[in-house]
Amino acid sequence: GYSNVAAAEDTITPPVKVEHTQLLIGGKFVDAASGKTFPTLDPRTGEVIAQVAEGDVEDVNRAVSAARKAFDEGPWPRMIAYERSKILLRFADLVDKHNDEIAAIETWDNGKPFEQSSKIEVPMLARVFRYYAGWADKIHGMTVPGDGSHHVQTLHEPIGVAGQIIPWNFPLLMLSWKLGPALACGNTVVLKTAEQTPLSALLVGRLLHEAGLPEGVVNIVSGFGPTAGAAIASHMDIDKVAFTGSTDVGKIILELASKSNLKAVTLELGGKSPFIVCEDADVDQAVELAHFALFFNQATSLRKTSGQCCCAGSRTFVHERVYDEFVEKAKARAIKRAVGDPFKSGIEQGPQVDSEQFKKILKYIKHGVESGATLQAGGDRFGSKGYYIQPTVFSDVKDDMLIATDEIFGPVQTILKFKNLDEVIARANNSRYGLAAGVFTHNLDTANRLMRALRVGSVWINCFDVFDATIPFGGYKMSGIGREKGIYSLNNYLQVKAVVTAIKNPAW
Ligand code: TXE
Repeated sequence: GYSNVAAAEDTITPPVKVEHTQLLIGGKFVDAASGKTFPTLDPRTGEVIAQVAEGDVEDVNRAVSAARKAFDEGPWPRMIAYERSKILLRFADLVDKHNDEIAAIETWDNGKPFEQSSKIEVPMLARVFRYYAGWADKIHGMTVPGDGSHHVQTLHEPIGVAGQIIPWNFPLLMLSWKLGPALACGNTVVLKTAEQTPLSALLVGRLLHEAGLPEGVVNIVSGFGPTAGAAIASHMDIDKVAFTGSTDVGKIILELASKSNLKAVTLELGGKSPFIVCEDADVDQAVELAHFALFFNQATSLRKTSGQCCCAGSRTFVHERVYDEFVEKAKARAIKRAVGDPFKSGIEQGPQVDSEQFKKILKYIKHGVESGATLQAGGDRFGSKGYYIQPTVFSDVKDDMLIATDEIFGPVQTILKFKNLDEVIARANNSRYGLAAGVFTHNLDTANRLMRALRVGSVWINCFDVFDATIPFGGYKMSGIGREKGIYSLNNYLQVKAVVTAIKNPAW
């Protein structure tokens, strides 16, 4: 059983002060037009960390005006690209300098282990900005043959004002995947953070300005989805919207964009990603990787979070030959998982982000038990305060059970049995989602077959959740539209202008 319940009971004082709680508009921290605030909560206890300015339609309007002015009149899109690049690089240096402060804010607001925030996520924030800083002066148009009597070229121009709406599971990474390419290409931005985790972005916003970002280029509005978020998606003066979050809200964004000004839309939505353990698998290694794939969200040696990952390997398909051994070992691994205060070292899993997610996960666990899956480990809250959940493992899961079809977004592993490759390909693809998949095998033919057959945006073979800045990420089917990271996301933030010039004497 879970012996270290006490770990969740004593709450460590975070080693940081909250400095910024206002909206960041036109380079200044300001109150909401309404004067309203909302509390952001500590998921370890449910207590208030700080009151944060609550942005609404009026604030989005102000932010869009600032971004519009910075785009239409400001230096940013006109700046020599190398100068833009240098500002982004200076920002990355400031992120390094403030690494632990940013990480502590992130952990406090979100609940993820400090070791993960400080050693993986904040360094990745800097890494993504350095990657896109490198692109700023490498965006080229083309010369095009045309009909011979014209000189034809394409200009790759920034798209304008980008609206960006991000979730709470990786506040800093989602911010970097969106701001990085948008800024490198010379756009200006209105970013709305998730209502659960508004704090880290405001600190980042200050650092962007310290690095020399002109005012109005990045505006940050804290607030709720149906108010501030919807105002962004339906704004007539925003040229593009990028969203990460639930599939249901993704549909709303697309609808609001179409009903307003047909702004370009990219979406990164939910998933129910298969993790396929083939019959040749070394079971111990497969168990460790499958555990990581579901319960964690970062590659590298530090693998610590709580299943709140859109690409979590949340359908663990195991070949019948190794199934029983796999289930026993997966159960043992889950029970060993260190749950507790995310500021403590050695903790693998902190609390879920808020009471809504906490309740949603417990409801799915109850569903799992009622639908006849076998509860191997966990199944309940962990400790008596905050939003901690026991690492939970179900075996004997059937494809049509809700725990196998819906995104649970929590530390709940569901293990399904399969007999052969044809069958597992059909079952893995039988999902409205298509975000990612994991494959565990040393058989080259099996790996080659699965990588092509799986209808998903990322296939990780003998690894999982590898998120380097260079690797594109996004979904097939209802997991989204478009790709982020890598060279691919530049296209989200560029317009192509064809310029045709008559040639007086084509014969030269
Ligand atoms: O997501 P929402 P929630 C999934 C996951 C989770 C579920 C619900 O399954 O349990 O979604 O989480 C803003 N117009 N993912 O409620 O509501 C909102 O303020 C405009 C998967 O947190 O989609 C926030 O900034 N914006 C996911 C953002 O959308 C709106 C990450 C995400 O919130 C809006 C998070 C509206 N009408 C949750 N309503 C992933 N793909 O990684 C909300 N928002």
